[in-house]
Amino acid sequence: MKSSSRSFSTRAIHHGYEPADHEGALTPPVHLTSTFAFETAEAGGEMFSGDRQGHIYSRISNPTLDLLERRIADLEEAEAGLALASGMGAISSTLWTLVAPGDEIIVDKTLYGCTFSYLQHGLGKFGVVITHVDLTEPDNLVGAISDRTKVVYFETPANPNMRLVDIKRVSEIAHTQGAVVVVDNTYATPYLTRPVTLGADLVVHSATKYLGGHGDVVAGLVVGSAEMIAEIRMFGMKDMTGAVMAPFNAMLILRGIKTLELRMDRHCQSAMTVARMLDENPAVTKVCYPGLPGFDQHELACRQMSGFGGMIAFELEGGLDAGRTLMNRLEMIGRAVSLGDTETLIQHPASMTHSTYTAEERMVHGISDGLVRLSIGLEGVDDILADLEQALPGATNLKAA
Ligand code: 7XF
Repeated sequence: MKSSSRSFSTRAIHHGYEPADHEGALTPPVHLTSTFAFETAEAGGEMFSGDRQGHIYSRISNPTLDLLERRIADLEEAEAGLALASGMGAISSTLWTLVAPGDEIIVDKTLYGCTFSYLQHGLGKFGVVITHVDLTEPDNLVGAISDRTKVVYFETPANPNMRLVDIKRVSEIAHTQGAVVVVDNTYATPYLTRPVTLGADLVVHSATKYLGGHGDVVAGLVVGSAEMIAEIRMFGMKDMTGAVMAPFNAMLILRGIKTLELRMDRHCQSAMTVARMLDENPAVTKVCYPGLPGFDQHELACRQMSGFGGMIAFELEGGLDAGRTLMNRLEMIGRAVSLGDTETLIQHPASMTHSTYTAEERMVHGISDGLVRLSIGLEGVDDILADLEQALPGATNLKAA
């Protein structure tokens, strides 16, 4: 769907809302209601049968969620959107809708820990075949895909090791077999990458992250064609997971999205500065940041992303122990999982977000024990640099001394 010619921020602030339709309220009202009164018994019946439009019950739709759904669809340049209780609610409601026992889902090697677990231990238990393919090399998909492949699923950049997948090329290959391409766009956000415009069919988000932006809400979103979104709403969400977003949380995500462009610009700028500092530090053996010219997939990042994002993964000389020491020496940066918040956060994937993988699986899937993940926040970049520098090996740490 062609988006309007207005800029990203203008649409993020205004799309789909007219104060005049809501008693002049500048900020959209929050419809705190679980159910909706029918004018007549017949009208209610017609809504259930689909012959009449309207809200029935807030596990199916709600006006506050409806505004958020139209807004995220517009920003992603998709036809329709759906708001869910969490990123995992979005992912599970989507995949429950798309597959049946015997079907195959091809996924990239690296996935967020709970997505990996949902696929491997969840869907796998119900007879869905999960095949991991290194999608950083799209041609690998040519040999792996077959007519039983119903879905190709990946994150780009991937959590936690920042692998990128060429959305356009992978979508072309997937579509030769009629597979549905689902992209987790949590790290990039629609401000930096719009997968639907590159050929993806569905885009899922943990809106808990950059879209909410303030670490105060857990939420999820899906966008895609009106037909697929209607199926996910009426089956995956309504009947399978019940993972509906609360209206109050929709208000928080709508508020967060208004400043997405501003925040992402700052996240990207500060992350680039921090990545350069880490890259030059002799105690750091590896920095994964798509904006660094030395990053393996820098060329793809330049082609596919309009900025390089706020996430960095790195390894220290001394591996896990050195990483833990660094984390414990930090004074401002928070030791916490999650990402995309105003606060800079640091965590250790192997023992935290990706502990759903066994040690062996982590090795196969490219998540090393020494990897440390940083979500660069919106504090003054000099303060972020100073905190890291005083905590890095070799620095004189007065507190620790
Ligand atoms: O259900 P959630 O809103 O927490 O979202 C799940 C999810 C889905 N996709 C990606 C790429 C994610 O990073 C997440 C959540 N990740 C957090 C993290 O990596 O810190 C969760 C903390 S354990």
